[in-house]
Amino acid sequence: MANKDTIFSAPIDKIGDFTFDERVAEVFPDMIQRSVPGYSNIISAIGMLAERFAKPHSHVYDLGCSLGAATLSMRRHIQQEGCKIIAVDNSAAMVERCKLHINAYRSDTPVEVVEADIRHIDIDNASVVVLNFTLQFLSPEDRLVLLQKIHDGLRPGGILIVSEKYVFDDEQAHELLIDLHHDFKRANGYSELEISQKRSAIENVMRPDSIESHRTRFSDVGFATSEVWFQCFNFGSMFAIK
Ligand code: GEK
Repeated sequence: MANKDTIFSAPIDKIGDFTFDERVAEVFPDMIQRSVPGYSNIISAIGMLAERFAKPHSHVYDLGCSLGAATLSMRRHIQQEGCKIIAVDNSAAMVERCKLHINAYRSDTPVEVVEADIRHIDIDNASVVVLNFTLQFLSPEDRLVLLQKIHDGLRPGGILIVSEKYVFDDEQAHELLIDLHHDFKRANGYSELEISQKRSAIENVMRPDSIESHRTRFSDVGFATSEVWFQCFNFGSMFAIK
């Protein structure tokens, strides 16, 4: 059974910025499952998309891999010969645990788990790139630079999958979707205190974009096609194809 996330359950005097440290890595599967609507569906579908788009003798990237959920899903689905999955995260606590998860099973598709900042790695010969709830943690300038690097490192016809929390221009829609997300967290056992303390901690480190600004940025860096393929409340996932 996964360890339960109780990080924000007791009152905290001064709420610092949220970091992906040892304590978070320890409870991460429970935290993300109870906090992100549609997370399991997205993880399964990333495997299906990778099955379609992975090309023989190419690289598949999972950027901001945390404990490797998307990597494991892709590894289960990829049939193509000579593919290598490169899973990257800059949290030592996440990478350490990710390696244990990956090495628990053997597979024909090799996985390299790298502790690095995704802003500083090379992307080359890629057929699939996944940013599953990671792009939102970078500054707006870094988001653009990273997307350009990914576009340039993808083969023609390659796919980028980007899952994010979104903001909405229409204030009423925006507030309603946030309220529904908080209802979802309450239904999953989070208290009012946990919801509000987590909100304060995450606000400084995560600045979501609108679906429209994602679309514009995909097109600005050169992607031919982009579309939303999943949405639940203010969370969702898009693909962009080169
Ligand atoms: C999943 N994709 O379960 N370089 C490398 N890693 C980073 C950086 C960076 N600059 N910034 C943040 N991270 C996963 C879930 S979690 C989403 C992704 C969430 C890493 C960070 O250490 C964390 O592990 C991950 O991005 C974001 O499918 O917790 O909301």
